[in-house]
Amino acid sequence: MSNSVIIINGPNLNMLGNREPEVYGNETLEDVEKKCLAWAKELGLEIKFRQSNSEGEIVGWIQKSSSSFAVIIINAGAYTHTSIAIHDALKCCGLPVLEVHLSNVFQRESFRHVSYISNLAKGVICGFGSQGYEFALRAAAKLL
Ligand code: DHK
Repeated sequence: MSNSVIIINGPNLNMLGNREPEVYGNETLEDVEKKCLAWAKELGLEIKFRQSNSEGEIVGWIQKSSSSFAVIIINAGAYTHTSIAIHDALKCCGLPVLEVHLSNVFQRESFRHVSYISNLAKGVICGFGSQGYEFALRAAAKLL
């Protein structure tokens, strides 16, 4: 548990590979998961890699996370910009939170410049594609 990290992906990230490849790249979410498993192995971390299109399911995973994980890495997709429920769950869970986005949200529409997660997060990584997950896992390993 002390080396366990949950990686939570939000809505539409299951569409990676097909979805706006000029923004999100050509890799599928399964490709990203495989890379995360390899990075985690190298860093001596255990990971659970999750995706949901449902805000409630994500809130449920966050609520249960403190009993099994030491760090949360989250790309909440569009819920980043809208979800007070995810914000509240992250605030309550007491674990360090690392926020990741594949794209550089600050180069995009202004509604993506607002995050309900950043003010709770230990750090925010955006604009590096799937490598952002590597940076977050390296940050998690340092924290543990
Ligand atoms: C993913 C999404 O689905 C968007 O809604 C966010 C984020 C950005 C990403 O870059 O990974 O605005």
